[in-house]
Amino acid sequence: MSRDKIILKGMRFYGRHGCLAAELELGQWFEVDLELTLDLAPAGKSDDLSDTLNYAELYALVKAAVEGPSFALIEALADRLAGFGFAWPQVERVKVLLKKPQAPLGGPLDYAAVEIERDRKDFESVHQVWLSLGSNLGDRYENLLGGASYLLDQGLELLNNSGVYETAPVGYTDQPDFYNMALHLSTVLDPLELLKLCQQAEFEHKRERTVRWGPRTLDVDILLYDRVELDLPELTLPHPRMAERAFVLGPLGEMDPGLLRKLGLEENREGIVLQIHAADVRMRLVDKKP
Ligand code: A4P
Ligand code: MG
Repeated sequence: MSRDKIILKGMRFYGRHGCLAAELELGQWFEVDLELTLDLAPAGKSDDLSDTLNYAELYALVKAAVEGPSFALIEALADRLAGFGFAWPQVERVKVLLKKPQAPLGGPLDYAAVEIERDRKDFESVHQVWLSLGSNLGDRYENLLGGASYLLDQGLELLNNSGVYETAPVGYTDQPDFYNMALHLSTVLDPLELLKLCQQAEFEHKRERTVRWGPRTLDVDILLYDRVELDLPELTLPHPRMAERAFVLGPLGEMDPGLLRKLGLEENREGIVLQIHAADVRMRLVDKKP
């Protein structure tokens, strides 16, 4: 175990977590301290951000979770926050102190808090995945949201989602414009179980496969599964065409601008930027945060 640490102390966010109705309705301030154990020697030598944890990205994840959907227990929120640290493969241990300085207990107090410590092995069975959803038939917006809810109903956990974008068709262009969005999820499923679930979501939306790259009510592709690289007949990871497609990169970039670089896809960066700005790519944000 390394003795080096990255510390984010005294982060304050307004959230709506708790068991009491007033906590959900009115919300309150939360304070978070994070302590991450990892070897900082590689970054110390290289002076390169990609050798360490980018704490600006970690901060954004923590902020989104504390300001996001309610948890009944701060134990559960703290567990979620600890999990974010392990998105960086160098992180060995995460300590979270989560405080409610305004806990409505009927009298003055400094704070009520939970403190947890997790090792990487506690999180090994949970995987982070990024999916791309597309639709260009029927009620495109409802198809995307219906597909996303189906996946959450089946036990995937939402970490973040992009807005919904209207995009010009890529590949076979003689078809209606698409709506696209991306999801960042955690799951205990292995990659092939996840693929099956994605195909089940398509099936639930009565997708018929006729023309490859042709119109569809719902298409669910797995873009990334941790840092797994796979080349099976039924599943290629990362998704082989993701880095060429503005309709994938736009939504992903909205959620996590540093994601591709973090995953070592930097060599495509110039292509990505060109693609997104290319004159023939029409992209319109339909709904910022459905
Ligand atoms: N498969 C292999 N790897 C994966 C993966 N990482 N995720 C296999 C999901 N599936 C994967 O897919 C064909 C087969 O790919 C599956 O059986 C699966 O085992 P499919 O969904 O049946 O067929 P498809 O979607 O027509 O083909 P494909 O190759 O997935 O096409 P894409 O790349 O998804 O492109 N334009 C815009 N603007 N927006 C879009 O969403 N989508 C497409 C489809 C084309 N143009 C588009 C959009
Ligand atoms: Mg597909």
